Amino acid sequence: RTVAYDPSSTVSPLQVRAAAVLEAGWTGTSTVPSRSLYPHQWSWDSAFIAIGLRHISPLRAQTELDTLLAAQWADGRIPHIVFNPSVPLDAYFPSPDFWRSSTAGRTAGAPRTVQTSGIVQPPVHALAVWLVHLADPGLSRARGFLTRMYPRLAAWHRYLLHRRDLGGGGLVSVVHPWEQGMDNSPCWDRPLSRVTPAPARSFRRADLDHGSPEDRPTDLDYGRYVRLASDYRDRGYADGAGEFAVEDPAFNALLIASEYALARIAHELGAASTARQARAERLTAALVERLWEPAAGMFLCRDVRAGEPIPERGVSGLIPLLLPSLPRDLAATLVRTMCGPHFGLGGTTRLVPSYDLLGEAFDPHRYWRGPAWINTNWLLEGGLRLHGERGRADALRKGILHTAGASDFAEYVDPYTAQACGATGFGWTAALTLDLLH
Ligand code: 9WN
Repeated sequence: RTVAYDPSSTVSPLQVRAAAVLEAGWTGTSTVPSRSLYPHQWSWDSAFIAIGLRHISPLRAQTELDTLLAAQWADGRIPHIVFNPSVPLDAYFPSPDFWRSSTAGRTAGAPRTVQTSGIVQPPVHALAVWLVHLADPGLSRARGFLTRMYPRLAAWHRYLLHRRDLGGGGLVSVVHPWEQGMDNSPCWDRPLSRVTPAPARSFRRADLDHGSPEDRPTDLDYGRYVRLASDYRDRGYADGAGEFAVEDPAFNALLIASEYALARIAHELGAASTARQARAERLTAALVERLWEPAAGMFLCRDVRAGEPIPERGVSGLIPLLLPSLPRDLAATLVRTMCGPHFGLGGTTRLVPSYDLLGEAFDPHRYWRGPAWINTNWLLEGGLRLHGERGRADALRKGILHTAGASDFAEYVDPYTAQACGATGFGWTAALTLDLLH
């Protein structure tokens, strides 16, 4: 979406409220997803937040991404959390003393001056950088924004494509459910079942101080998250040996979308861009080849360790709709699946749920096991528009705006009743609302 920054345009009450959420979450250098549940900087949250922030302050949007990329590791990874040193250690678990980035991550090149986690999140960053640039190209050029971002983004994509092709088929694997960003999606149940949970008494969940236990992952889930993360840490964050490795359609589709954005950035800087375009197309072909499941009418995750597809329908399998070079018949099938009984869009639901309405594990309140989230719906709205589904995109846009406003910018909502779950005043819900209003 190309946007001209126009500070004099009329401002709606929803825009004012969304801007106030972002203002309240601003720390001076970045924005927290939520003051209560997530009081640090998160990687893909910051990318989505910058996409909204650019409409109120292109400078703040640039700063958001500058701060995140300043915490990049020498091996190219962008950590999923950048910790705010002024927040007490017990405000969020796992805290810096769990990740120990500056010591355990030394070989992988973790920064010395800032504490981070050692895992990653979906690569929405090049896309965000490009959209932030477009909001005010003059300011961006004057501040050398793209020149500064480009080598870092290129190193980030290199890390993913070279160190994380654990399946050997050209796609990137995630090594922890927190990396894919949909933490307790039923898609992870099978690969996680092989992981021995860390004992419950070995850690304390800070999330339950703020969130209702019915809306959050279970203690058993947490035991497994902790085991996977501490094993990774104890290997010095070296890639390749972990028990959990999954090729996820949304993670890879976002990498491809970002690769297209990186080609545009390269072109703008006068560098060669055709190799990146070609790579994005090759990656799209690999995604179709490895993850498309005709019988399900969508993409499925692939369990790399077991060498088989994961037979669960998660929203991540619809997100490749945002890809421009997706074959037409696949795009049409994805739209049919999204509007059919498994996701219900335009029928039983106004927003696309995070998981199959008919799936055995479906739960309308529990985090990524059914509730609807605004970031995934924003991505699908863009995908519908890209593939010429204007009516459906308009209806989804309306649904997102209504839900965001009525739920006080909830983190996620019950897909049937739109009842707010998790935190309210949530960063990306407000930011992507702002984006849709422009
Ligand atoms: C773990 C910050 C993050 C999002 C994730 C969401 C949730 C964290 C948690 O919050 O994950 O990274 O503690 O539950 O699942 O997508 O980036 O908003």
